[in-house]
Amino acid sequence: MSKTALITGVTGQDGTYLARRLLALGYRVYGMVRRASLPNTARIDSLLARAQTGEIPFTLLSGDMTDSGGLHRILEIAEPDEVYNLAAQSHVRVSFDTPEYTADVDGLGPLRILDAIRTLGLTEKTRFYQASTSELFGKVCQTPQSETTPFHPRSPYASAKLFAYWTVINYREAYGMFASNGILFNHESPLRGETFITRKITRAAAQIKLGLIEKVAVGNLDAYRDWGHAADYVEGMRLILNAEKADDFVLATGETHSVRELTETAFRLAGFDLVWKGTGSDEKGIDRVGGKVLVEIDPTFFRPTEVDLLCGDATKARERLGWEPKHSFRDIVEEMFQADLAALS
Ligand code: NAP
Ligand code: F7E
Repeated sequence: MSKTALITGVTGQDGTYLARRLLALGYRVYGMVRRASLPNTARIDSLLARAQTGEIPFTLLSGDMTDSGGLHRILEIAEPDEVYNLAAQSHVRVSFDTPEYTADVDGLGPLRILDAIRTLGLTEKTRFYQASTSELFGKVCQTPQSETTPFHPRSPYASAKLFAYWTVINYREAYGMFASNGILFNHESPLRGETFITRKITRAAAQIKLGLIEKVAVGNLDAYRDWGHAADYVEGMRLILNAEKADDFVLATGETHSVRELTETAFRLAGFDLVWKGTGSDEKGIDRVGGKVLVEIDPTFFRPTEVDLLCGDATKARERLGWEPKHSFRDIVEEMFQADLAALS
């Protein structure tokens, strides 16, 4: 008997990689989508085309993380073996502008799903995965960060995710639900949203190379992140839900790189050797050969409170799940840059 999965956030980066992976493994997949004035299914359109011919069992259901009744209805229709809760207002900077909405979607949303599972009597049948995040560590007190590192959220996004993290654990302890947190460090791909820093930089490097724009404006160049590949991380999600018992796992590469290094790497792929001149908001990345300013600072991209350094320790996932990331930092940046270059050419 094939398993049934429900993916919230199926139109996002991770939702798309996960849907592909589960369908390839023979799952029946339901994806929740929210109403938009223009189609928001670009990432999954090829899956939808295959579903239309009956090639794959993939069905979309309308719903929103802020709407308990709709979530209840979706769970009643899908009766899933596994729920992957990936839907979120996922942009940290934006969460400072929309704190209440972010708390509603990212904090209360998972609670609504967990409680619908419980009240529908699906507690024994349905396993629940929560997209928790390395942003929980925030102002880190130790490096690398693991499952035992204390949390210190630094944004409305992280505070909302902290509420969801503990809600998952509470439903596990109170009702015996199979509910697990994946504490995932940043993961990227050519499907990454264009306003996250990796995609913003690889896209800008491609645009500058093609003469479509002259320069790009960014925020804090000296933040460090542990960047992995989304394909590796969705496989980790599946392993977490198929483990012997519900538990919480860090997924990370164990390497950290700065935004500055990311920028230099992407621009090198585009044929530019960046040199940095100036300090603070006046700092500029200049092409060593042509002398043109290609990167500048725009303070509007700074965050009121920043997460300076993230670097994860995924020993527990490696030992208990056999999970190992396959992509290197350099390969990820190259894959993203080449995809942007091809799409823009
Ligand atoms: P993403 O590309 O921004 O996708 C977010 C998804 O959530 C989209 O499908 C979006 O729908 C949907 N969504 C947003 N608000 C919703 C609402 N009110 N109701 C229903 N759906 C809603 O994010 P991602 O990078 O794939 O990340 C997936 C999850 O992992 C998120 O929960 C994120 O917070 C978490 N996470 C991500 C990372 C990372 O590095 N990528 C790391 C740790 C944790 P639309 O397409 O209509 O906007
Ligand atoms: O920022 C700095 C910024 O927006 C990374 C989400 O998937 O991962 C993601 O959150 C760093 C930060 O990702 C710009 O200040 C500099 O230090 O790509 P980002 P994020 O905030 O780490 C975590 C794990 C999640 O859970 C989230 O959902 O880059 N930075 N200049 C900039 N960031 C952006 N976006 N734009 C800039 O111009």
